[in-house]
Amino acid sequence: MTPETARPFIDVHAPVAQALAAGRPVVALESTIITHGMPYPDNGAMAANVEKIIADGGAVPATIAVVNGRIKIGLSDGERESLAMTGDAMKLSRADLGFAVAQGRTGGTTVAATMIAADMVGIKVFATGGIGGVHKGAEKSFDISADLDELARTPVIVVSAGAKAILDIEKTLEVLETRGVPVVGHGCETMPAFWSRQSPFRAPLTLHGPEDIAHFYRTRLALGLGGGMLIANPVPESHEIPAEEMAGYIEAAQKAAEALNVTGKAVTPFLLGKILELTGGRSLKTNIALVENNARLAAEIAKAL
Ligand code: PSU
Ligand code: MN
Repeated sequence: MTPETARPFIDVHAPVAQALAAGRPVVALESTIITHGMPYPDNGAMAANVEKIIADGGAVPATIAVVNGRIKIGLSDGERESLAMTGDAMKLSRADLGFAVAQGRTGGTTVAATMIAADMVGIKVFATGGIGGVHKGAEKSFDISADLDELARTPVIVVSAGAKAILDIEKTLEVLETRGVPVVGHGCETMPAFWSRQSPFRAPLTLHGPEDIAHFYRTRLALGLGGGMLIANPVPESHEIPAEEMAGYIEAAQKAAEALNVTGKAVTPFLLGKILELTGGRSLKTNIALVENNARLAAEIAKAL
Protein backbone atom coordinates (compact mmCIF):
# COMPACT_ATOMS: atom_id res chain seq x y z
CA MET A 1 0.00 0.00 0.00
CA THR A 2 1.03 3.56 -0.65
CA PRO A 3 1.62 5.96 2.20
CA GLU A 4 -0.28 9.27 2.09
CA THR A 5 3.16 10.90 2.38
CA ALA A 6 3.80 9.99 -1.28
CA ARG A 7 1.08 12.39 -2.49
CA PRO A 8 3.17 15.60 -2.49
CA PHE A 9 5.57 14.04 -5.03
CA ILE A 10 2.89 12.99 -7.51
CA ASP A 11 1.24 14.96 -10.32
CA VAL A 12 -1.87 13.31 -11.71
CA HIS A 13 -2.71 14.62 -15.19
CA ALA A 14 -6.23 16.17 -15.13
CA PRO A 15 -8.02 13.63 -17.40
CA VAL A 16 -6.57 10.78 -15.34
CA ALA A 17 -7.54 12.41 -12.04
CA GLN A 18 -11.10 12.93 -13.29
CA ALA A 19 -11.40 9.33 -14.47
CA LEU A 20 -10.03 7.96 -11.18
CA ALA A 21 -12.37 10.15 -9.13
CA ALA A 22 -15.35 9.02 -11.20
CA GLY A 23 -14.31 5.36 -11.11
CA ARG A 24 -13.89 5.23 -14.90
CA PRO A 25 -11.35 2.80 -16.47
CA VAL A 26 -7.69 3.90 -16.59
CA VAL A 27 -4.73 2.08 -18.16
CA ALA A 28 -1.15 2.84 -17.09
CA LEU A 29 1.72 2.82 -19.60
CA GLU A 30 5.42 2.58 -18.88
CA SER A 31 8.06 4.98 -20.20
CA THR A 32 11.35 3.04 -20.22
CA ILE A 33 10.11 1.68 -23.52
CA ILE A 34 10.10 5.36 -24.65
CA THR A 35 13.43 6.45 -23.12
CA HIS A 36 15.44 3.24 -23.53
CA GLY A 37 13.44 0.76 -25.60
CA MET A 38 13.02 2.44 -28.97
CA PRO A 39 14.85 5.08 -31.00
CA TYR A 40 13.53 8.61 -31.62
CA PRO A 41 11.19 9.46 -33.33
CA ASP A 42 9.50 6.01 -33.43
CA ASN A 43 9.34 6.02 -29.62
CA GLY A 44 7.28 9.24 -29.50
CA ALA A 45 4.97 8.13 -32.30
CA MET A 46 4.46 4.74 -30.61
CA ALA A 47 3.70 6.39 -27.24
CA ALA A 48 1.14 8.76 -28.78
CA ASN A 49 -0.51 6.00 -30.78
CA VAL A 50 -0.79 3.61 -27.84
CA GLU A 51 -2.51 6.34 -25.81
CA LYS A 52 -4.94 6.83 -28.69
CA ILE A 53 -5.70 3.10 -28.86
CA ILE A 54 -6.56 3.09 -25.15
CA ALA A 55 -8.76 6.16 -25.52
CA ASP A 56 -10.51 4.60 -28.56
CA GLY A 57 -10.98 1.49 -26.43
CA GLY A 58 -12.94 3.51 -23.88
CA ALA A 59 -10.31 3.92 -21.15
CA VAL A 60 -8.10 6.84 -20.10
CA PRO A 61 -4.37 6.36 -20.79
CA ALA A 62 -1.85 7.31 -18.10
CA THR A 63 1.74 7.26 -19.28
CA ILE A 64 3.91 7.24 -16.17
CA ALA A 65 7.37 8.82 -15.88
CA VAL A 66 9.49 10.95 -13.56
CA VAL A 67 10.04 14.49 -14.87
CA ASN A 68 12.34 16.80 -12.93
CA GLY A 69 11.72 14.81 -9.78
CA ARG A 70 7.93 14.75 -10.11
CA ILE A 71 6.15 11.40 -10.45
CA LYS A 72 3.87 12.00 -13.42
CA ILE A 73 0.71 9.91 -13.74
CA GLY A 74 -0.30 10.82 -17.27
CA LEU A 75 1.63 13.20 -19.48
CA SER A 76 0.55 16.06 -21.73
CA ASP A 77 1.39 15.64 -25.44
CA GLY A 78 4.28 18.08 -24.99
CA GLU A 79 5.67 16.30 -21.91
CA ARG A 80 5.46 12.94 -23.67
CA GLU A 81 7.20 14.23 -26.77
CA SER A 82 10.02 15.88 -24.82
CA LEU A 83 10.55 12.69 -22.85
CA ALA A 84 10.87 10.86 -26.19
CA MET A 85 13.57 13.34 -27.23
CA THR A 86 15.51 13.29 -23.94
CA GLY A 87 18.84 11.62 -24.54
CA ASP A 88 19.94 11.29 -20.91
CA ALA A 89 16.85 10.09 -19.03
CA MET A 90 17.47 7.62 -16.22
CA LYS A 91 16.02 4.09 -16.33
CA LEU A 92 14.06 3.84 -13.10
CA SER A 93 13.10 0.76 -11.14
CA ARG A 94 12.22 0.32 -7.43
CA ALA A 95 15.85 0.90 -6.41
CA ASP A 96 16.21 4.34 -8.00
CA LEU A 97 12.67 5.77 -8.24
CA GLY A 98 13.16 7.59 -4.93
CA PHE A 99 16.61 8.78 -5.99
CA ALA A 100 15.20 10.46 -9.10
CA VAL A 101 12.53 12.17 -6.98
CA ALA A 102 15.05 13.30 -4.35
CA GLN A 103 17.49 14.63 -6.95
CA GLY A 104 14.94 16.22 -9.27
CA ARG A 105 15.91 13.94 -12.13
CA THR A 106 14.03 12.76 -15.21
CA GLY A 107 13.60 9.10 -16.05
CA GLY A 108 11.60 6.45 -17.81
CA THR A 109 9.84 4.05 -15.45
CA THR A 110 10.35 0.31 -16.00
CA VAL A 111 7.57 -2.21 -15.48
CA ALA A 112 8.49 -2.33 -11.76
CA ALA A 113 8.51 1.44 -11.21
CA THR A 114 5.37 1.92 -13.31
CA MET A 115 3.52 -0.67 -11.20
CA ILE A 116 4.59 1.15 -8.03
CA ALA A 117 3.43 4.54 -9.33
CA ALA A 118 0.17 3.12 -10.74
CA ASP A 119 -0.61 1.52 -7.38
CA MET A 120 0.08 4.83 -5.60
CA VAL A 121 -3.00 6.31 -7.30
CA GLY A 122 -5.11 3.15 -7.54
CA ILE A 123 -4.63 2.22 -11.22
CA LYS A 124 -5.07 -1.54 -11.58
CA VAL A 125 -4.22 -2.26 -15.23
CA PHE A 126 -1.00 -1.58 -17.08
CA ALA A 127 0.01 -2.31 -20.68
CA THR A 128 3.59 -2.84 -21.80
CA GLY A 129 5.58 -4.79 -24.38
CA GLY A 130 7.56 -7.34 -22.47
CA ILE A 131 8.56 -7.59 -18.83
CA GLY A 132 12.12 -7.90 -17.58
CA GLY A 133 13.05 -11.33 -16.23
CA VAL A 134 15.86 -13.78 -15.63
CA HIS A 135 18.64 -13.13 -18.13
CA LYS A 136 20.41 -15.94 -19.93
CA GLY A 137 23.49 -16.79 -17.88
CA ALA A 138 21.88 -15.45 -14.69
CA GLU A 139 23.48 -18.31 -12.76
CA LYS A 140 26.71 -16.36 -13.26
CA SER A 141 25.61 -12.73 -13.61
CA PHE A 142 22.73 -12.82 -11.06
CA ASP A 143 20.88 -10.53 -13.52
CA ILE A 144 17.22 -10.92 -12.60
CA SER A 145 14.88 -8.01 -13.27
CA ALA A 146 13.22 -6.26 -10.34
CA ASP A 147 10.03 -6.54 -12.43
CA LEU A 148 9.57 -10.08 -11.09
CA ASP A 149 9.65 -9.03 -7.43
CA GLU A 150 7.31 -6.18 -8.16
CA LEU A 151 4.79 -8.51 -9.77
CA ALA A 152 4.90 -10.49 -6.54
CA ARG A 153 4.13 -7.55 -4.29
CA THR A 154 2.11 -4.89 -6.13
CA PRO A 155 -1.53 -5.58 -7.08
CA VAL A 156 -1.48 -4.47 -10.72
CA ILE A 157 -2.42 -6.50 -13.82
CA VAL A 158 0.46 -6.27 -16.30
CA VAL A 159 -0.50 -6.99 -19.91
CA SER A 160 2.57 -8.09 -21.88
CA ALA A 161 3.52 -10.21 -24.87
CA GLY A 162 5.34 -12.53 -22.48
CA ALA A 163 8.96 -12.25 -21.46
CA LYS A 164 11.36 -10.95 -24.04
CA ALA A 165 13.01 -13.77 -25.93
CA ILE A 166 16.39 -12.26 -24.98
CA LEU A 167 15.68 -13.66 -21.52
CA ASP A 168 15.72 -17.18 -20.16
CA ILE A 169 11.96 -17.72 -20.37
CA GLU A 170 12.04 -21.04 -18.52
CA LYS A 171 13.87 -19.57 -15.51
CA THR A 172 11.69 -16.47 -15.62
CA LEU A 173 8.59 -18.69 -15.33
CA GLU A 174 10.21 -20.61 -12.45
CA VAL A 175 10.94 -17.41 -10.49
CA LEU A 176 7.42 -16.10 -11.09
CA GLU A 177 5.98 -19.35 -9.78
CA THR A 178 8.22 -19.25 -6.70
CA ARG A 179 7.15 -15.68 -5.93
CA GLY A 180 3.48 -16.59 -6.34
CA VAL A 181 2.78 -14.60 -9.49
CA PRO A 182 0.00 -15.97 -11.72
CA VAL A 183 1.05 -16.04 -15.37
CA VAL A 184 -1.97 -16.17 -17.66
CA GLY A 185 -1.82 -16.90 -21.37
CA HIS A 186 -4.53 -14.88 -23.06
CA GLY A 187 -6.27 -17.33 -25.37
CA CYS A 188 -3.16 -19.49 -25.61
CA GLU A 189 -1.80 -22.63 -23.97
CA THR A 190 1.78 -21.82 -24.93
CA MET A 191 3.84 -19.01 -23.45
CA PRO A 192 4.47 -16.36 -26.14
CA ALA A 193 7.98 -15.00 -26.60
CA PHE A 194 7.53 -11.31 -27.38
CA TRP A 195 8.39 -11.13 -31.11
CA SER A 196 7.10 -14.69 -31.60
CA ARG A 197 3.75 -16.22 -30.69
CA GLN A 198 5.32 -19.42 -29.43
CA SER A 199 8.00 -20.40 -26.96
CA PRO A 200 8.89 -23.97 -26.02
CA PHE A 201 7.05 -23.53 -22.70
CA ARG A 202 3.47 -23.92 -21.60
CA ALA A 203 1.59 -20.94 -20.23
CA PRO A 204 1.03 -21.82 -16.55
CA LEU A 205 -2.62 -20.67 -16.74
CA THR A 206 -4.97 -19.84 -19.60
CA LEU A 207 -7.95 -17.50 -19.76
CA HIS A 208 -10.07 -16.33 -22.65
CA GLY A 209 -11.09 -12.69 -22.72
CA PRO A 210 -11.05 -9.61 -20.46
CA GLU A 211 -14.09 -10.59 -18.39
CA ASP A 212 -12.45 -13.76 -17.10
CA ILE A 213 -9.20 -11.92 -16.39
CA ALA A 214 -11.06 -9.23 -14.42
CA HIS A 215 -12.96 -11.92 -12.50
CA PHE A 216 -9.70 -13.72 -11.66
CA TYR A 217 -8.13 -10.47 -10.42
CA ARG A 218 -11.13 -9.67 -8.20
CA THR A 219 -11.13 -13.21 -6.82
CA ARG A 220 -7.44 -13.02 -5.87
CA LEU A 221 -8.09 -9.67 -4.19
CA ALA A 222 -11.04 -11.08 -2.24
CA LEU A 223 -8.91 -14.00 -1.11
CA GLY A 224 -6.26 -11.59 0.13
CA LEU A 225 -3.57 -13.27 -1.93
CA GLY A 226 -1.77 -10.03 -2.71
CA GLY A 227 0.53 -9.08 -5.55
CA GLY A 228 -0.07 -8.61 -9.23
CA MET A 229 -0.46 -10.86 -12.21
CA LEU A 230 1.09 -11.21 -15.61
CA ILE A 231 -1.01 -11.56 -18.74
CA ALA A 232 0.87 -13.02 -21.71
CA ASN A 233 -0.86 -11.86 -24.89
CA PRO A 234 0.68 -13.20 -28.12
CA VAL A 235 1.73 -10.74 -30.83
CA PRO A 236 -0.76 -10.70 -33.77
CA GLU A 237 0.16 -13.26 -36.43
CA SER A 238 0.55 -10.59 -39.11
CA HIS A 239 3.49 -9.06 -37.21
CA GLU A 240 5.14 -12.14 -35.77
CA ILE A 241 8.81 -12.97 -36.36
CA PRO A 242 9.15 -16.77 -35.99
CA ALA A 243 11.15 -17.98 -32.99
CA GLU A 244 13.66 -19.92 -35.13
CA GLU A 245 14.50 -16.74 -36.98
CA MET A 246 14.76 -14.61 -33.83
CA ALA A 247 17.08 -17.15 -32.19
CA GLY A 248 19.96 -16.25 -34.53
CA TYR A 249 19.60 -12.51 -33.95
CA ILE A 250 19.32 -12.98 -30.20
CA GLU A 251 22.45 -15.09 -30.06
CA ALA A 252 24.41 -12.56 -32.10
CA ALA A 253 23.20 -9.70 -29.87
CA GLN A 254 24.17 -11.68 -26.77
CA LYS A 255 27.66 -12.31 -28.14
CA ALA A 256 28.08 -8.59 -28.88
CA ALA A 257 27.00 -7.71 -25.33
CA GLU A 258 29.53 -10.13 -23.89
CA ALA A 259 32.33 -8.87 -26.14
CA LEU A 260 31.64 -5.28 -25.08
CA ASN A 261 31.17 -6.25 -21.43
CA VAL A 262 27.71 -4.70 -21.21
CA THR A 263 26.26 -5.30 -17.74
CA GLY A 264 23.50 -4.25 -15.34
CA LYS A 265 20.79 -1.86 -16.45
CA ALA A 266 22.43 -1.40 -19.83
CA VAL A 267 21.87 -5.02 -20.88
CA THR A 268 18.21 -4.89 -21.96
CA PRO A 269 18.48 -1.59 -23.94
CA PHE A 270 21.70 -2.82 -25.59
CA LEU A 271 20.20 -6.14 -26.71
CA LEU A 272 17.03 -4.47 -28.02
CA GLY A 273 19.10 -1.95 -29.99
CA LYS A 274 21.36 -4.61 -31.42
CA ILE A 275 18.42 -6.79 -32.47
CA LEU A 276 16.80 -3.79 -34.14
CA GLU A 277 20.00 -3.33 -36.13
CA LEU A 278 20.30 -7.01 -37.02
CA THR A 279 16.67 -7.29 -38.18
CA GLY A 280 16.93 -4.10 -40.20
CA GLY A 281 14.18 -2.46 -38.15
CA ARG A 282 11.74 -5.35 -38.40
CA SER A 283 11.93 -6.11 -34.68
CA LEU A 284 10.86 -2.54 -33.95
CA LYS A 285 7.72 -2.87 -36.13
CA THR A 286 6.86 -6.08 -34.27
CA ASN A 287 7.55 -4.43 -30.91
CA ILE A 288 5.20 -1.56 -31.75
CA ALA A 289 2.47 -3.94 -32.99
CA LEU A 290 2.57 -6.03 -29.83
CA VAL A 291 2.42 -3.01 -27.52
CA GLU A 292 -0.62 -1.77 -29.44
CA ASN A 293 -2.21 -5.20 -29.16
CA ASN A 294 -1.60 -5.21 -25.40
CA ALA A 295 -3.03 -1.70 -25.04
CA ARG A 296 -6.26 -2.88 -26.69
CA LEU A 297 -6.62 -5.81 -24.29
CA ALA A 298 -5.66 -3.68 -21.26
CA ALA A 299 -8.44 -1.18 -22.07
CA GLU A 300 -10.93 -4.07 -22.23
CA ILE A 301 -9.74 -5.44 -18.88
CA ALA A 302 -9.91 -1.98 -17.27
CA LYS A 303 -13.51 -1.66 -18.47
CA ALA A 304 -14.38 -5.14 -17.18
CA LEU A 305 -13.05 -4.20 -13.73
N1 PSU B 1 9.69 -3.83 -23.31
C1 PSU B 1 10.19 -3.31 -24.45
N2 PSU B 1 11.25 -2.49 -24.34
C2 PSU B 1 11.79 -2.15 -23.12
C3 PSU B 1 11.28 -2.72 -21.92
C4 PSU B 1 10.20 -3.56 -22.09
O1 PSU B 1 9.70 -3.59 -25.54
O2 PSU B 1 12.72 -1.37 -23.10
C5 PSU B 1 11.84 -2.33 -20.58
C6 PSU B 1 10.72 -2.43 -19.53
O3 PSU B 1 10.60 -1.15 -18.95
C7 PSU B 1 11.21 -3.44 -18.51
C8 PSU B 1 12.68 -3.23 -18.60
O4 PSU B 1 10.67 -3.19 -17.24
O5 PSU B 1 12.88 -3.14 -20.01
C9 PSU B 1 13.44 -4.35 -17.94
O6 PSU B 1 14.74 -3.93 -17.69
P1 PSU B 1 15.69 -4.80 -16.72
O7 PSU B 1 15.85 -6.09 -17.43
O8 PSU B 1 16.96 -4.01 -16.61
O9 PSU B 1 14.97 -4.90 -15.41
MN1 MN C 1 18.85 -6.44 -15.08
